[in-house]
Amino acid sequence: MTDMITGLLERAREHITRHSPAQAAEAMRNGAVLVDLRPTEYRWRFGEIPGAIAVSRHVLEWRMDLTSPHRIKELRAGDYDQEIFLAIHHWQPRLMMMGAPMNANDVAYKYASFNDKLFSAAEPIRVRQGQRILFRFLNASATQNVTLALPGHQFTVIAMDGNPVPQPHSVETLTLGVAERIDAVIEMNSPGIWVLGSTDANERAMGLGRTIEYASKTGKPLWVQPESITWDYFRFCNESKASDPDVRISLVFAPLAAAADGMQHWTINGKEYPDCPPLSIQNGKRHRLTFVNSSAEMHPLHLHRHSFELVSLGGKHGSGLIKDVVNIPPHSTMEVDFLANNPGDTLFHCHQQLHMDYGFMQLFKYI
Ligand SMILES: [Cu+2]
Repeated sequence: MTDMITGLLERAREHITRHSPAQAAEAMRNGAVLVDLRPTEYRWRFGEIPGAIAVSRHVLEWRMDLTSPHRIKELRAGDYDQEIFLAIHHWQPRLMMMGAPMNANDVAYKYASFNDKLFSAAEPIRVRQGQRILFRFLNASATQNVTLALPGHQFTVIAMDGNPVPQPHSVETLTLGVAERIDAVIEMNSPGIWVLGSTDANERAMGLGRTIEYASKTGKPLWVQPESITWDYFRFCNESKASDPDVRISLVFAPLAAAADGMQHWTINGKEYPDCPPLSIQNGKRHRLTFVNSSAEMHPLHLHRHSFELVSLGGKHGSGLIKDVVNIPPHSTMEVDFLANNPGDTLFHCHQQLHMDYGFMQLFKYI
């Protein structure tokens, strides 16, 4: 019969990865903290480990607790075990004539990938139970919105477009318009072999997925379609309203009928770039841009040289979410505020390449 402590240790050790001395040294070079629990006498007799922090066993819990005032200074809240950068891109575009209501060419792709690898060609992302992994996603597609999920797991969104979000929040799916960035931590607490990928089955088949492989698990990567793929910026905002702006500017976005070349053209306030006069912004003033999307498409809206604060969408209000690209839903009104604190010509445009190439741009000039 196994004694109680042996059983306890066996269960605990299932979740522990034992590093060789060489692996431990490599992990330390990558920022890991090595804690030496050996009694002083042992350290003296057998030698100190360069770079390790000696912590006495009887104060270990207080020295290791991230929330404790007695924690060792090398530990920081929000630490993660791995950092993984994934850029989304679509490849081999072609123009395709779309039916009503667009009746114009749109772009379609043959492949979609994370970084430079299709799902079928990429090495799995290897994880261990209990790890916290920071994923940094960038939608580097020229034209496509993307929604991502990792079945069995949640994304805790901590930053957007490089700015910490005021209210980190856990969600089942992430949606990124063209050029948007999201940093999210995933707690690896659902052992198995999973697909991190697009919620669109066609896009996954085109290659937009990556295997997440827990240590000691085998089998085919599993995908489970999420029940809902709604996306709401206001989950990450403060509830309080933003303060009133000094200056208000309205921008109405509308398509024109497809031109003879089969391409859809776009207007801002009835004018197509470059046949539109620049709009003025006032140095030092807080400006509120009111976007009115009178089209059936989403538009990832981008203002050069400034960041802005999301203020409202539809009937919702909030504050504190700082971005530089924001994806406006079809037939909706959105407001963002920015401080004009970087004098110089400033271009505003939709980041969907076909829209920006066909009129969806506006120049702002400081006065
Ligand atoms: Cu657009």
